[in-house]
Amino acid sequence: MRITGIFGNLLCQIRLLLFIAVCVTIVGWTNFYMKDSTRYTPKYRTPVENFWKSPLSEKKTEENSQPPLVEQTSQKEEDLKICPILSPNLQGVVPLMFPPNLTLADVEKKIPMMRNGHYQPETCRSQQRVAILIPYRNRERHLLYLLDNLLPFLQRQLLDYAIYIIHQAGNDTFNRAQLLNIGYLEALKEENWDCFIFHDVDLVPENDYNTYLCDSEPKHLVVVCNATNYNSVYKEYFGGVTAMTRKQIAKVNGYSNNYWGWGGEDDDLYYRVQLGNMTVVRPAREVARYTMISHTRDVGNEKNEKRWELLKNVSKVWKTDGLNSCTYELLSIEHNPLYINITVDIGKPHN
Ligand code: UDH
Ligand code: MN
Repeated sequence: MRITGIFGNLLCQIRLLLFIAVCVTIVGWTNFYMKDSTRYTPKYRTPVENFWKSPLSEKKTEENSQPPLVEQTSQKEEDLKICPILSPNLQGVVPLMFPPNLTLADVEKKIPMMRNGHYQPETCRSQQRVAILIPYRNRERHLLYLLDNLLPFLQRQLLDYAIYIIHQAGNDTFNRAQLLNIGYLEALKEENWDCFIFHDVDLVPENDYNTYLCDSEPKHLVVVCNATNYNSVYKEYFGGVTAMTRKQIAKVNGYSNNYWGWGGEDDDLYYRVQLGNMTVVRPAREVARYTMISHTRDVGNEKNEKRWELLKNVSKVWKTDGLNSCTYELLSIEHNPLYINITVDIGKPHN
């Protein structure tokens, strides 16, 4: 009896010990997993986010070896949810404003949330980081009107964007395409942009459902325009405003640098897109509508009579004439609140 009693007691104690050990283990593991899961739960990713974020972020080292000058994503920003592709703030057609006495100070007052030409939504992380590149010379009022209408439009779309004005110094013949190449090269020295929008200074979008995001193929955003009574121009038209990813642009070696004066460079890019085995996509014409601020042909941007000859040779030269042969003298880079002004000397046509 006594022996059984002693053993019974011991057995009880062992059971108690085992019970305590099991409890401690359970509490320990629960604690570990709870902490772990709050720290590492993968964020929910939409299919689009998977499409954009993974392939593009993998390309960071592949395409752009230079370290960004501006800090990339902060920890806080990383924690934000991805913005929806269609922002809840969209309003559709918003009447455009062209007030005759508008000044840059007025636009700055209206858009106080931009710093150094850059904007990031506060409440979410943008689908893509978008650099808007505007070839520019001597179009001050057009620029003011574009900023006044486009910046609120981009903010309603919840975009992380910057505005780059690429300003051709001097009075020699204008070269829109080379300025856009320079914009691409210089913008990538600052930040690792996912998407580039090549944007004429005088084209103002009318409907904010025309999203300034890149697609899986190069995207043409000006489907119809007041200048042509909202009729399509021609099937291959790829000018005015276009959106291409960093990779799509690199694949076609950017624009040709050889189009001096008006015309042809956009058709050349269209051919390059085809040579790169890509196709052009367009949003619905009801949405991709623009108002071109009316203007005459600029002095120094006369019709380029060589464009037809150049267009015959795209397939022969596209790999050697473009981003990889773009030379220029960088005169200044100014970070204004609403835009980054890059002034360059690109010289003049060789012959
Ligand atoms: N650009 C300038 N300064 C110039 C020339 C061109 O900034 O001196 C830029 C600007 O961004 C402009 C873009 O290049 O929007 C394209 O030039 P454009 O606007 O002259 O081209 P578009 O196709 O030309 O609009 C039409 C000119 C003929 C107008 C005739 C009026 N009926
Ligand atoms: Mn124009």
